[in-house]
Amino acid sequence: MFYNDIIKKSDIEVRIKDIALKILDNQRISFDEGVLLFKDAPLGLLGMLAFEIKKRKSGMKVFYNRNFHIEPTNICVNACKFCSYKKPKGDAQAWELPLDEILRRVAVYKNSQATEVHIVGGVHPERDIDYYCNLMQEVKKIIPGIVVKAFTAVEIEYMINKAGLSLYDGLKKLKDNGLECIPGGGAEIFDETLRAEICPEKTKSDVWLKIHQTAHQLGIPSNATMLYGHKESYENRIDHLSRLRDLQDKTHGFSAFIPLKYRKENNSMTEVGEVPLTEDLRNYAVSRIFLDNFPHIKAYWVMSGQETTKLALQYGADDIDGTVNDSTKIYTMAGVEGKPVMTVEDLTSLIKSVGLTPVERDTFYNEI
Ligand code: V47
Ligand code: SF4
Repeated sequence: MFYNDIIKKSDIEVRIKDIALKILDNQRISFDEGVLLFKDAPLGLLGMLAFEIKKRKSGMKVFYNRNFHIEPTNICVNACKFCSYKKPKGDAQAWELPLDEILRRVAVYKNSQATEVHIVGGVHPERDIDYYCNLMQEVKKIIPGIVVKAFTAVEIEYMINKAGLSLYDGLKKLKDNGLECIPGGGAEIFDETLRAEICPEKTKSDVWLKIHQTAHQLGIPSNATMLYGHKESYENRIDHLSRLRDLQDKTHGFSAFIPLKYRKENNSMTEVGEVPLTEDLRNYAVSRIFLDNFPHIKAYWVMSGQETTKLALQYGADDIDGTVNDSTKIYTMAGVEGKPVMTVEDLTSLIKSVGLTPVERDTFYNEI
């Protein structure tokens, strides 16, 4: 038994070495190879491989942008178990901002150098596609040059269904009214059984993918996320990454992949706890390696915190998102400490502190 274990172990080491050589030779790795890396590869080796792939894609550059968020409401028709954000109407922590208040918040950035507004929120039962089209138009009247990155596939599915439109026509209408990029939220974990357990009412996995595919066909780029560190297995993570990689092969419309670590405060899954830092780094690295057709991996500093973000940049991430300016509540409500605000100087010194080169980008990764 003892000797069998040693032989098995060395078998695994040989397989990992073969996979490492394949990665360095720019070959795509398979589902089983991805799972093996997650389960058995030394973390240092994963970091080395992921950083090498990152360097081949973006050299020593790390991207950031000047952005702010608008969260019109946290009232939502869904009840995802991991969500600390949604509150019922009437709750002291619930909000539904009137249009003039939203526009007042946008106007604060009129003479700033912000290049992007990120608009997402709960799926409000009383708001519809015309409301959001009007909102985008009004935002553009205040800051004509700003890029509107808005609405998760979950919000989009709801407003398009309510309007009785096809996905294509609904997304075209949103595009015609100012939608320029779709954020990656709502992907969670694609495995249907686990999805039904943690977010039963939410947009089904195939519909999430179809919405992003249709957006790409219309020339609207998007991001993709994965909620990890809860009840999912490594097989579930690789399945999620595989579905994204397959779609990206067809459309090439995804800009960045953003792993989102499950945070446990103030939601119905608290007992699950949070995974350690080593697991975050393993996840960044395997994601960078597996998603060979994704140009960027984003370490969203608001979710991961500044110290983990610095480490993520050595495990394959090449983007840290933006200034944000204390304008999002999703992660503070889920237990992340500190206000989500970083100046451009803070962002650039974070990147320089790990020996990399900060580069300001716009939403489409054009360098500024
Ligand atoms: O879809 C909700 C996640 C997402 C929790 O595209 C949680 O550039 C962890 O997608 N613990 C929304 N995560 C945020 C998002 C995003 C953020 C920044 C940039 C971009 C982009 C996208 O937040 C949701 C869900 O996966 N989330 N609750 C929680 N307790
Ligand atoms: Fe609603 Fe989004 Fe929270 Fe789910 S995660 S309950 S869709 S706000």
